[in-house]
Amino acid sequence: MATVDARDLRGAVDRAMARAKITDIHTHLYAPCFGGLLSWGIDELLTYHYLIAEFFRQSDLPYDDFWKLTKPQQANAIWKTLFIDNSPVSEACRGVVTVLHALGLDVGRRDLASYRKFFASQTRDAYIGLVFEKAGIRDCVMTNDPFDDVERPVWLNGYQADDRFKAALRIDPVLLGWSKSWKRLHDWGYKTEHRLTPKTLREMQRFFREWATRTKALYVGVSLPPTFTMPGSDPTAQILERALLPVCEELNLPLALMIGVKRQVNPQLRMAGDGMGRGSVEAVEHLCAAFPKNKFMATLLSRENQHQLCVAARKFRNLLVFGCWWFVNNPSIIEEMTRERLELLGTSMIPQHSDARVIDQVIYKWSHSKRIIGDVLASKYADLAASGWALDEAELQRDVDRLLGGNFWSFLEKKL
Ligand code: RAT
Ligand code: ZN
Repeated sequence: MATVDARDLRGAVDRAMARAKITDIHTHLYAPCFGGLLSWGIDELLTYHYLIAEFFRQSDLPYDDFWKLTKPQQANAIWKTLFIDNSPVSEACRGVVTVLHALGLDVGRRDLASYRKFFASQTRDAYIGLVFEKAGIRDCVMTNDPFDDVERPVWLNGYQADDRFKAALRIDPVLLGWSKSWKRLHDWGYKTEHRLTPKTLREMQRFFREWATRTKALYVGVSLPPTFTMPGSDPTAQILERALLPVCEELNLPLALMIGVKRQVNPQLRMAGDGMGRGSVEAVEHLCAAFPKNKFMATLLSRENQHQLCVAARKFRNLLVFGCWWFVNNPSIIEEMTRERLELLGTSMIPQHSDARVIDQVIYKWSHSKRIIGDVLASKYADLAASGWALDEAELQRDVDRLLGGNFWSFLEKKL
């Protein structure tokens, strides 16, 4: 037994984290076979929708004028406004600086042209390897949407598996927009109609089953508004209960509930225009209790929901809490949430995912989060040490490995 030196807990946690192979369980990244869907490079980093929202706070440029610009022109405007005319202290801006610095670029020079030159000299496939290595991630989970007209044909013809990119089946249009999506399923050969007849529900199930199998999805995911409630007689609740959950159970697939997004609070901002609200943890509790043979993962967008969600997870072993999602993916809140989760759930949770849309972002999302998770974990071990608990190195590595990937994989294996 190699006891961890109580005076060097923080260093020991860092070393364990550096050895861990991270699985990033929710991203918007794509395997190379999806071509242009996989975004990378400085112009994509600068035009990330988190930064577009911040740009409009500091610039008077009319919305339409911005949207008329080409992507490099948009990137120029954002660079000037958020990095030159103001200091990039927000988390999303700081992320760009972290990425450039980690790639060995001189951020002191504030020289966008030279950063562009660096990215132009990279080949995409080698760059993916470099980025994964720098972020310390082994693999990531994509967000795969059969309703996406660019993505769907790749799955039907031309998909090439890449072990670093796993699939998750995203089904928002079915759960949240059935009045339109039933027609699309119909066009694709499913005998659906608008009314939720037994035949329609069966055909919907065939759709879920076929796509989960085709994509080898690790889980099914949906992002839901703050008003999402269960049980209910609305189409979302009915489809969930009567079509989706039976298929998830049959295939032993968790359903990942991402709750709290208010779509298009400001449509002028386009993709950057979504807001948030407090969701109903009672809905999650209802699902876990009423469907004990189903597995649920949950992440909520509102800080105010986090404590209640942890308590719900204490009550249901078919619930796995994950990540600090989108508007709570900020250092101060990550710290609070990680502490709260460790205190209420021990290591039986997934502290973070990146939600990266541009592959380079995994570098900053993980380095920023690992530092915070490391601080919190080390302080918990220090509390234990103060009570006489000598920690073994292998135990520390086990804990870190579980938090950064293992818990996800064992939840997938779990049979209820
Ligand atoms: O974090 C984001 O980039 C959001 O735009 C959403 O994609 C969110 O994460 C989601 O998956 O719905
Ligand atoms: Zn996302």
